[in-house]
Amino acid sequence: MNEANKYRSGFTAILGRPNVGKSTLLNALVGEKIAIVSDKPQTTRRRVLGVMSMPQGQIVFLDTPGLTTARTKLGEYTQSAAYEALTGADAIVVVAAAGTVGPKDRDIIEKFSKRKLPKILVLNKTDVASREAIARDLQSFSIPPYDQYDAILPMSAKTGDGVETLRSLLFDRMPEGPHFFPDDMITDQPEYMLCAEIIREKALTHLREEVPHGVGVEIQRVEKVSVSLTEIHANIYVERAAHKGIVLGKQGRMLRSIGTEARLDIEKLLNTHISLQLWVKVREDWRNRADDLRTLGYVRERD
Ligand SMILES: Nc1nc2c(ncn2[C@@H]2O[C@H](COP(=O)(O)OP(=O)(O)OP(=O)(O)O)[C@@H](O)[C@H]2O)c(=O)[nH]1
Ligand SMILES: [Mg+2]
Repeated sequence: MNEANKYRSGFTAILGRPNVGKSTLLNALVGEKIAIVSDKPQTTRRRVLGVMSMPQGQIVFLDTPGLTTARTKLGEYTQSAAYEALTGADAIVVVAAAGTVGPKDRDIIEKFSKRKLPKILVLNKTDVASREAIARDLQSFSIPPYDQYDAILPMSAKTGDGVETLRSLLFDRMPEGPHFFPDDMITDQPEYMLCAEIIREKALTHLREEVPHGVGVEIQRVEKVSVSLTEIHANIYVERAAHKGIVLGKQGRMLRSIGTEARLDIEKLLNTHISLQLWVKVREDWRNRADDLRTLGYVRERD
């Protein structure tokens, strides 16, 4: 085999502040929705693996929780999950939102600029940034201490503009390597976890202020009632008694909206009719309680 025909593969971590569009980018790169997305910061709570397979090779992407200061035990878990994705990474993609790059983004961009591995700086959300703002960002990141990136790529994960360029920039930087995953595998998340995440996404979309941050979803039971119907029972945890009423809404309307939207997505995912039974439960301050974090699956792999 000559150099050009070698099978290339490697891991690429996607990092950046909350809400810059990392999960949207992961979904765009692998071409399927495997990571939930919302307009609330700190949507992603664990690393989400997504595989892009081609005949010539494979890139395994690791989407990560937005980098921020941990304020709860859950926060400590999410931040360590983000940094752990760097272990063994063959390349990194650092994401910021074009035109709204703040000091905390700059710190992250500078910090990763020093890493000795292939790295791309993505200026995302160009569909909502002015040309002038994008030009200013490009200028400011092409000088020290930010200028160690292999490329700075303005793009839009939402419209798909620039996604192909990013794929090929990364693929060119992957080492020769093995077939890590079967070609038809796009994520390592089990179905129950995807279902829990879909329910959490709908809750995040509908809820406001501090309520969404205190929502956790546990799938209790999945039962195949017939060939065409599966019943799923899930608990939605909230961290304060006052939040339970908010999640239920007037005459249960909020919970019904969350449930209907989640059911439609889960039906598409599992390709069957779903009966979704949601229960709202209060677990005081669960984001600081080790046993609750374990119940909801927020545990380090080595713990
Ligand atoms: N206009 C525009 N919006 C985008 C783009 N990419 C993502 N968004 C929106 O930005 C918000 C955050 O997107 P996410 O993908 O959840 O961001 P994230 O970086 O994964 O956030 P965390 O998981 O909280 O760290 C959502 O409302 C997305 O629809 C983009 O290219 N253009
Ligand atoms: Mg995310």
